[in-house]
Amino acid sequence: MVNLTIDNVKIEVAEGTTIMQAAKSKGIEIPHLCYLKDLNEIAACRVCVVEVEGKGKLITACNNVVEEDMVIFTNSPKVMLDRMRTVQMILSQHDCKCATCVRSGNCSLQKLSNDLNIQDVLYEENLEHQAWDNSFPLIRDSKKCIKCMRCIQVCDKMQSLNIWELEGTGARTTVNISGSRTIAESDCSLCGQCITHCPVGALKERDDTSKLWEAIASEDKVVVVQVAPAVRTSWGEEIGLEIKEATVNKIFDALKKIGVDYVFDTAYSADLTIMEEANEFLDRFNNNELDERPMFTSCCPGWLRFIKGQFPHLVPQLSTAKSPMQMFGSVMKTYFAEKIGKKPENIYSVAVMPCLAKKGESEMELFYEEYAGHDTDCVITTRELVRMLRAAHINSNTLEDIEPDKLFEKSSGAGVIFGATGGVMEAALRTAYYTIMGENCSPDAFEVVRAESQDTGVSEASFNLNGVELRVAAVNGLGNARKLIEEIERGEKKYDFVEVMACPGGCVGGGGQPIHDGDELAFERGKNLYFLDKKSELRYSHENEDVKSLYENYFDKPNSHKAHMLLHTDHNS
Ligand code: HC0
Ligand code: SF4
Repeated sequence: MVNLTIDNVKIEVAEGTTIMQAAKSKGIEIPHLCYLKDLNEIAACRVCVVEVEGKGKLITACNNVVEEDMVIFTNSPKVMLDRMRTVQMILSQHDCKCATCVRSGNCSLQKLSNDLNIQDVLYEENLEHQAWDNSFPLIRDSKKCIKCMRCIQVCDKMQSLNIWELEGTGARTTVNISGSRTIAESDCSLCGQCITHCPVGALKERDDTSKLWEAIASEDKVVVVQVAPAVRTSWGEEIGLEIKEATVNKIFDALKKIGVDYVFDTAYSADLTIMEEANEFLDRFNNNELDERPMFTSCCPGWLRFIKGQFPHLVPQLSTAKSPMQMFGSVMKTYFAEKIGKKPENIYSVAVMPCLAKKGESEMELFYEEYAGHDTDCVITTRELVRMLRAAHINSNTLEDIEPDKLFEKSSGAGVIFGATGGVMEAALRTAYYTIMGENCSPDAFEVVRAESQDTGVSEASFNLNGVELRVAAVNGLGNARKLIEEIERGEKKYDFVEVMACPGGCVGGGGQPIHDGDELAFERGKNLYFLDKKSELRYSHENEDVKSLYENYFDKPNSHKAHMLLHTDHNS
């Protein structure tokens, strides 16, 4: 152990601890911009400087480790002056238009400048604007970039994709797409992790809220909105509602209050997906298609972009089931339109998602049906939803819990846990068990595939069902997925069914979720979904009466010809 003093507080920490972490252990937060634990400890911003007694110059706290008997000051006059000058320099190279920035109020640079009482930008440089394709779901504003390098590191270390790189030297150093490509030409998975780890407004999603406002205003459009499982775990964070208060039913009320016609829960179509995917899996499993093992889940569009770009030969091993979002969209434009007496083209199908890749998924050719447009016409993220509610000055305290609209009112706890890593696998196993054994398992029989923290990013298990061994894995984060696939390809790991989610913790950690600089809330949010599942009366997708009646009235049975036409895809796009 090492003994030292920080701001007159005696501290004992393990050898090798950084000054930043040592201070944090006693509640002393050293200001920083670029630092991200284990991902970015490179002192690029130099905001975290501290004074060490006996040393002439200031040193950075994020990448220097403690030494025995060090006496450190994190807020001496010398430190404060240096920090203020550093932030002034950063502001001189930043487009300080806070009033029109999506990160205003949630920007680490803005907060730091305010905290340091900086009231003027002293030196204003001419900022170079890099061209960007603003139709792409991920938007970068080079004038806001502070070169903290977090995007580079997150994309490289967490997602193994290396989309960003540093370009130029000295004052002209900037971040750009690696390999002189445009963002659309790159292999970006659209996971959005670079956005949720950006401390400022340099990275953001394409804003699609005006498209939705237009549809709401249009007399011909019936606006039908579905809300993804993970959104209920996080939307309250931005509007000051406690997690227990911030229900999906209040989101439904808020949507109706802004003029939406019908509201539904994507957890309903997650149940529908399970019916299709669990049956498809059992077919593949029973037909002993050994070459095609494992079957991979197909609902996470970040993962789909990744597998198509990085391991295209594995695409045939994806489940052919469309994602719950796309299934719901296609049911809305067919069965639902018919039921309410509208033409498919008059249905405007919207999804509120924790995800940017869902914007890309909704636009893929593959989901285009001649008569009805795309399955999903518009995807907005959790952050965009909150912006819309703010714009319409919806008071969260006046919202009430209302039920989703008729025809798709019910959803199971199995559908709700889709939003957390392992959830799709667990939901599928509950139904696969029923199909094989003819009776229900305990609803928590497969809980070992849940993950409570990032750890290895992989949960694996094997189950014996009626003498048949079933080997499964659930992985979250694309870097972890790449590792697992390489192990499978080398023959070191063998599975029958693998769930992949691109983001840490699954959709709850999605790139469209509220941002808390430096804090990963995904696993806390995931616990909320498991809590909702536990208290749900309905915990098996195959017991969802509204799914059953959709089969009785429209699709006949899982994997029927009609189901194949509307609910499946060959991923050839
Ligand atoms: Fe997800 Fe989904 S669980 S991908 O994370 O499968 O985005 O929440 O809506 O479609 O249900 C996201 C979340 C969804 C879909 C569902 C799946
Ligand atoms: Fe990398 Fe994901 Fe950002 Fe794309 S969205 S650049 S894959 S971190």
